[in-house]
Amino acid sequence: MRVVVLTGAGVSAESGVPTFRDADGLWEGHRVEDVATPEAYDAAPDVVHRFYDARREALAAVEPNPAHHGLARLEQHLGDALTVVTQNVDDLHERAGSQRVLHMHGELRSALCRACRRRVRWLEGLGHQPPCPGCGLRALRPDVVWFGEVPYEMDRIVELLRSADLFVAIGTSGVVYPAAAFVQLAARAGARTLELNLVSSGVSPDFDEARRGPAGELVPTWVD
Ligand code: BJW
Repeated sequence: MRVVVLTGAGVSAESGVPTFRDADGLWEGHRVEDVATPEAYDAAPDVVHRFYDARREALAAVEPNPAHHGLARLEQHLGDALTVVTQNVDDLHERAGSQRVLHMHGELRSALCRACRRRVRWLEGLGHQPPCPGCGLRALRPDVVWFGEVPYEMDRIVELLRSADLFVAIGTSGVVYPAAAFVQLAARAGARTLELNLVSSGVSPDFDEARRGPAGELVPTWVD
């Protein structure tokens, strides 16, 4: 049984990490589609660095919740047959013990050099523009995927979806592509599809089954 789990901000919500589009979402007062762009970074890099610095700091104060732990237990049962594809830039899956995690929208704990595209571990003070350890240019930015940029690991993800027996989407609003199209891709390839979310998402009708409730309750019930 090959399983692909797609996670979104709702998986980390019960850990205290704000989602993007719920009432108390991250970019309060702004549409995330307007500010999570390379153009917004070009216009005000210091503001964007401060925003990600604050999120990185907040991450140090939160812990994985039962949804993350449930998925880590599932990996212990399924091994290589399970892949978690996450849109989240936090490291809560890894801190719960998951090892097979693909961060398609990048990671808060990583920096990307705009000049040589090298990805390096984020070190304190990067907001102050130290040189890239690869090319020496002062061009390090947060290693996250903004609108208009191509998500990471797409070839591998598409291959996994094409051979999946089960696709499960957890805590994602289904409005951001390409992740929102994964359910259709998996279904066309013959996978059963299951959605776990507090409420209906943009793509709920595409799933074979939907369960409603907090991920911290739904995931352990599904897994155990
Ligand atoms: C709970 C819960 C609890 C709460 N328990 N559940 C027109 C049509 C189609 C596509 C496009 C278009 N125009 C432009 C595009 C493309 C664009 C796009 O999708 N735009 C749409 C907005 C229209 N996409 C892109 O540009 C992407 N790149 C791309 O397409 O490249 C082309 C290409 C692709 C593939 C191959 C080759 C080429 C890039 C998208 C980058 C998204 N980046 C962000 C920011 C990351 C950095 C950061 O963190 O700051 O990623 S935006 C933001 O949205 C973030 C998230 O990962 C992403 C998804 O959000 P998510 O996780 O779903 O969160 P929410 O808040 O939306 O939802 C939370 C959900 O949880 C809700 O459903 C709640 O109900 C639920 N929930 N508490 C269970 N306790």
